[in-house]
Amino acid sequence: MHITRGFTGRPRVDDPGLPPGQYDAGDDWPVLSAEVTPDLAPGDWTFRVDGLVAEPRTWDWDQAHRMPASAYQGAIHCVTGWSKFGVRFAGVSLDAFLDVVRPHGSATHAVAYAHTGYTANLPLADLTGGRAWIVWEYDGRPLAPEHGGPARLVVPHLYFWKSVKWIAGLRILDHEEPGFWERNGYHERGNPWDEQRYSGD
Ligand SMILES: Nc1nc2c(c(=O)[nH]1)N[C@H]1C(S)=C(S)[C@@H](COP(=O)(O)O)O[C@H]1N2
Ligand SMILES: [Mo]
Repeated sequence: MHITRGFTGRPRVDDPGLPPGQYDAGDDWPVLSAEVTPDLAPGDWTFRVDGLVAEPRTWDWDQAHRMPASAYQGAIHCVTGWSKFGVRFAGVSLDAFLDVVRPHGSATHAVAYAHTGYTANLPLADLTGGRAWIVWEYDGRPLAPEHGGPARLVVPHLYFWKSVKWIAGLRILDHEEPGFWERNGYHERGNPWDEQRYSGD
């Protein structure tokens, strides 16, 4: 079946539209990085989950790829104003990693950190329930280095600064620990539908 482009480019499956104050970036995918893109080969990539968990664990590239595959198709929303629809990421659901390490009952938050040192604070509830992924594919191809390849976190229902590129791990906590942008005046949760851009919003 052939359909013209503008018509097919927006799978609306779980896309309720533009959050308040956002615009549709269309085919553009801006790069937003606080740091220089690291030279990180898949063979050097690891992903660790520790902190308040029963069994802290580190996965390398091959071990992570043996986890059950999971994909996200939908929208992403950057706090600077752009949203992008119909993105396709593939990797592994964070639920699969968390099932292995088993967070303690007292766990409430996580700090996600990159191999570069960038951090983001996330409520644990936003990382479970099939709403967060470690991904290494975009549109069926390896994730580009400037977009976080070899692997990044994707938490599409929150502003995209939470989706840590070059993801290295999660530290599971029983309290909130502000990350890079949260320390610089951005909101602790960052729900685009409530326009939680800055702390106090
Ligand atoms: N390591 C790291 N992850 C990061 C960032 C960053 O600067 N460093 N920027 C965040 C912000 S503000 C956004 S909008 C998205 C941008 O992802 P992109 O460059 O693939 O569009 O990554 C998020 N994750
Ligand atoms: Mo952003």
